[in-house]
Amino acid sequence: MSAKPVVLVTRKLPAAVEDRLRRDYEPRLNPDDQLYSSGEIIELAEGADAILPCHTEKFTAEVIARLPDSVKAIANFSVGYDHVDTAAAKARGLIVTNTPEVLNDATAEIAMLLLIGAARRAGEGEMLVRTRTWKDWSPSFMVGIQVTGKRLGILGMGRVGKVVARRARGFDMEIHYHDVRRLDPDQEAGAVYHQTVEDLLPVCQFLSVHCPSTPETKGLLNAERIALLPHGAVVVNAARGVVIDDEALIAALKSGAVAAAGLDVFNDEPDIHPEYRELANTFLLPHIGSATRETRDAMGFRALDNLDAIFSGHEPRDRVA
Ligand code: 8YV
Repeated sequence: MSAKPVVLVTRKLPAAVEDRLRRDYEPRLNPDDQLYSSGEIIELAEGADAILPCHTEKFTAEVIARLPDSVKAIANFSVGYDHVDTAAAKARGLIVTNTPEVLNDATAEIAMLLLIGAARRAGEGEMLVRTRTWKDWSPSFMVGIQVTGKRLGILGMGRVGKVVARRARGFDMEIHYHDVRRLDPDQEAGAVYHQTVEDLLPVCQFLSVHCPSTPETKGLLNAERIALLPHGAVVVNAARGVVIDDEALIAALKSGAVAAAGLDVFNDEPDIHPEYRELANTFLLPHIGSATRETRDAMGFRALDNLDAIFSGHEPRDRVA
């Protein structure tokens, strides 16, 4: 019997995923869940056939160039792969995979939590209760924005965006969207397509960002585009921080042009723009879109399915490079 492929696993994964890794591979696990530097990853990958990383590890062109020759694949434990320079990986003949679909529901749940939490001032309210500064009640106390029946714009109607649309319909929201491609009419389920971002924004009483991080989407929500939103809109982001220009959103939150923002993802996590923390009209979460037991197991299994395909000489289902 040939030796099992060696897999460097950069973070501590769910027990069931690590069990399967031990059964089918020779894994180099990280039981203390240390955050490895690029230099450590390069060293630890010596002699490994593949790496199974999270979005917390950056595979820049420079890191990829320094990976040991033994490494043939990067099987990400994430749907986003903006942390991997796919052009550099391709040039080097490295196979790169991601874990789509399995986190749609969990991420859509978080988007809905952000949407409602921002609109109904959940962060502020919780702070009052926790800090014993809740003293009174009055008809004008903690009045927020009603969600039911409002117009929701979805920027990026991909796998997660579609689930968010379904969930939001449960709140009688009217769905509008922009994506590079229009959906088939049967998939639209009545959602209104806008050919450009600029067409979408003026109708969005709520805007939820669901596009990936690409050179085209970096800073997409800048001051100019934020100014196209109706006054008092609510902005939600459970996709990637880079899509939003922080200075522009913070200025709009301060002026009231944007009434509230619900954010699970940020530029430079976890060292986010400090002003988000100071604002009362933000509802902030620490990148937990996919953080449910079911989803984290499914992400690990999907990454392993991809590795299984690669090491049995088949095309992995989720190849991105
Ligand atoms: C994960 C994510 O927590 O999968 C993604 O792209 O953003 C998150 O849901 C993380 O990336 C795991 O590596």
